[in-house]
Amino acid sequence: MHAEPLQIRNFIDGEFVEPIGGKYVDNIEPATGKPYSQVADSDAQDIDLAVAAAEKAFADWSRKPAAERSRFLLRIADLVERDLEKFARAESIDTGKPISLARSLDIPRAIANFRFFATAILHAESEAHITDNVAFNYTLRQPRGIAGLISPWNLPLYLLSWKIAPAIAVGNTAIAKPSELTPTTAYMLCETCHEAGLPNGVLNVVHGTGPNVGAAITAHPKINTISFTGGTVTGRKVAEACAPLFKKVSLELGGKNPNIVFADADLDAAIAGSVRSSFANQGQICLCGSRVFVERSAYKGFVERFIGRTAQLRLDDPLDEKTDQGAIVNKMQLDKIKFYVDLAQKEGGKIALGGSTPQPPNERCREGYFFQPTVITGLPVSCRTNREEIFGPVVTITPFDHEEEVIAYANDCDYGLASSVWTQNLSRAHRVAERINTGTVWVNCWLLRDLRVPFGGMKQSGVGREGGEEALRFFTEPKNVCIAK
Ligand code: TXE
Repeated sequence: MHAEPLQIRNFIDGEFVEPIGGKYVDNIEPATGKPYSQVADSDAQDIDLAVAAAEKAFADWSRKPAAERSRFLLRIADLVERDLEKFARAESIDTGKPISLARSLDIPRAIANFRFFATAILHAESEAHITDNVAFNYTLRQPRGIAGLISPWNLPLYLLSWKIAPAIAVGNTAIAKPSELTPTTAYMLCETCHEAGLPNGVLNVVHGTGPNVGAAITAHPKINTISFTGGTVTGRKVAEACAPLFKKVSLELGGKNPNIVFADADLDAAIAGSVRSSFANQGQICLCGSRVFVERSAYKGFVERFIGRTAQLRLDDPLDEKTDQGAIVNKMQLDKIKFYVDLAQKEGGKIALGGSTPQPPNERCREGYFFQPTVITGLPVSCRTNREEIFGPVVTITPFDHEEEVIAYANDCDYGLASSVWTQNLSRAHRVAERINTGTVWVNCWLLRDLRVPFGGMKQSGVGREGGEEALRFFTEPKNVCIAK
């Protein structure tokens, strides 16, 4: 990483520029609790600049042949792959996640996102309809204009690229706002896009806070498409801001995901998969299975083995190659986790493992934000701990007696993002998957992703779907042309 504290500026019209207001805020490293760079604290003036650049670039970019746009995205992917180690290290420092996870999940998935949409646009089908003998109808799917892309801090480059790639692949220009907590890999991506020769103004990245920059994006009349990923509370604000302007909005929000283990499951796989879905990225993935339900006959054995396996997770400095559990992103999230662990005990839960901040892994991390992987048992199903999103390394494990009961438990939730079902009974797998109200149901797996499938949540987990065809449709406007014979 850079020797001197890096100053993260905006990337507008192909150049790195200071925020007009000249303000910066500290970028804190989660593992140390100390500032290690500065990030632009921009506002609506900077969004106006970005809109002018995006508007200017739109005419040419939207008219380029898909094959030409595709080549830019493929070049970006190749350059990110060339610099994978640098991106992984920056992502680990910015987020507190283990460098091994950034290297194996975040950055490879960002590369895959660019490659997937770079090629998807070359094979997109178009529709035509012959109307008896009187007319010929065809559908044009045209880019919508300027897309506003707002992303969270937990999987920064993974989720930002999941929006940038489809938005510009189909011919829009974009204004992206990464989380102010984790701006570094977005900044590096701008350097990469510049090196790839992406035309000026196609991608603009404006750094800053949600109320100053995010709100300016959702309020700007010329940004007519908004793709937001973040918390449900903020998602509601985004929806409220967009509604009066008739913007097209996609919301990927929070989750409180059920992870159901039947007694007939392959328990080795279920335990390994459940430890991963509980604690990957310190439980800071909206898809994490934070509510584990185990069929009573297998419950005792599962809990013992799950705890044994979790206790082996190595909590350490995120930059250590052997680390499994890194730091929590910031003090506010750490305090939120502590609040819910206290609440769980007040609601009758028993801390079966973890439950507090560990000894600092080393001198460097003495003031970092760490929390032990925590397992809570004995809670009532519908208590607050089991209904509210904690977004940290905290899971509850609850026994159930039959299928009907556990489906009711799983669905008794304001969220509906994802779920896992572990069973070797195929009919049961199909039956249960059909009845769980989540946008994704994984059977005998977790976070196994095929980028062609629709991805998103129900209820308070979001509106709309991204991924594959859905993303290409989200970022385009279908126009029907009807030609009379
Ligand atoms: O979200 P926030 P966070 C969820 C996850 C958790 C939360 C954590 O489950 O609930 O997001 O991420 C910007 N107008 N998901 O705390 O605060 C803010 O600056 C416009 C679900 O970051 O909502 C940041 O860039 N923008 C998801 C972004 O919104 C505003 C995957 C998100 O911030 C704004 C990841 C405003 N008024 C996390 N206020 C999924 N479902 O896939 C803030 N922002």
